[in-house]
Amino acid sequence: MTGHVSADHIRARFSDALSAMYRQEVPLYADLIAIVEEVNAATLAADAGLRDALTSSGEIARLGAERHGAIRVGTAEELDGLRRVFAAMGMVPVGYYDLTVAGVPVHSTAFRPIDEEALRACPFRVFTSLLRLDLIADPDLREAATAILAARRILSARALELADQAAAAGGLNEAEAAEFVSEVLETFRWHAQALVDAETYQRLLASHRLIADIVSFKGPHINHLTPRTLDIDAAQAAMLARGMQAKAVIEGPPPRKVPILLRQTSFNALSETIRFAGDQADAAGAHTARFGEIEQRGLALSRKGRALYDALLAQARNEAGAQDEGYAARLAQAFTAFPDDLAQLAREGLGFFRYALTPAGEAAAGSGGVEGQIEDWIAQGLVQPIPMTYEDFLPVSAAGIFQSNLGGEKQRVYAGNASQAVFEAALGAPIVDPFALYESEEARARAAVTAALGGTVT
Ligand code: OOG
Ligand code: NI
Repeated sequence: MTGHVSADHIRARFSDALSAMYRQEVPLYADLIAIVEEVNAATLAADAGLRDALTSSGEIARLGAERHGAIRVGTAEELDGLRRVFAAMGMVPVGYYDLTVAGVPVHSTAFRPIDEEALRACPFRVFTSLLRLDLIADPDLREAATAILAARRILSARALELADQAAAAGGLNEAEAAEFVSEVLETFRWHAQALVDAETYQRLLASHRLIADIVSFKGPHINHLTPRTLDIDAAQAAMLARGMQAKAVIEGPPPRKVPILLRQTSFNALSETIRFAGDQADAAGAHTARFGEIEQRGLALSRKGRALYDALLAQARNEAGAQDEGYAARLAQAFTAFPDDLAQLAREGLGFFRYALTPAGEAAAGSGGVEGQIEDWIAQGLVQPIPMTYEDFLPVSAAGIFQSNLGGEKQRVYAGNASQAVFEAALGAPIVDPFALYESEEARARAAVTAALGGTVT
């Protein structure tokens, strides 16, 4: 008797538990969820076409459940433990993001589900960053940070035991899943009590605010959660109207008819009271790390589409790579070169698509099929391209989200460069290439529609 619950079930349960905990810990996040729910309801009510499209692609059912979170860890051992824990929730590391180019001393991946059904069941993912201790310039401080990290355990022995049991036995039963979720939740909890004394905290902070955040506490508290909105411009306006300190610029592409990739904005991290080790009970310090974010997701871009996106984004930035005053206008101007029509995006191979037969296509399939290939059938109205949603992150946008939460601190320059091999060695597993996932999903969809209409696979 196995009686295993699915990894999707464990992930959904964990995501719900984390959301409930974060709403309690950061009440402003609960306000953000309320804004997003209002904006999504209003957007759907005003746009029947969007409602139909989201219904036929199955997106509507997961809209409310859509969220990502982020954590930051300090050592290879911590990252390896998280990989084992996330595996039991059906999440694997996808994509490598080097943030040092943006003056942030970490590199990152996103743990997420990868199958179509798993994504539909619960798309919850966790952007996970690993500190690059080698980028702490002062050798004494580096040594101190290394020792502090070596002495802490961010995952309980029971959480790791259950994760490994799930891997060995192919799952967990209901009672084990419940215990696992509550054990892992502890890792993400906020601790107002710092591990370090005030002086060490100040030295870490002076090295980089993020280094203080990663090293000073008992665990990698969840630093934000992110619901999905259908209209990020409206949601941003609503955030400002309620007096939230929203980020000045929405990261990612400009507003468009056909949303592409990912647009994100956040409210700035809050200053929270903490206590340092060795302080008197009534002494208090402050730490700024936790925030709330919203995202709007659109079409996943092909390698060709992504290259165009990166080039246009670079055009909009000034020479220093920053988003200055004229940024929004330059961004809009630059992106006039990016087609904004679904059929054209499909025709030019800029995005990834699934395909559905239209009623005329069904009729043609039923009466012996037709000659030709998918592009012809789209033009003939027999096949409809359905955009695949982008499920990953954007390094430039992530850097912007990090920066907005560093309290206006001056951006540093790090000599470190991308080092996926180092990250994978710490992780104890290879990182999945996101493009390969979309490509194989599209190939599968092309083969299915080609088989149905009786043409040749191209
Ligand atoms: C992660 C920031 C990046 C995103 O959505 O791009 C991120 C962090 O602050 O730890 O979450
Ligand atoms: Ni985020």
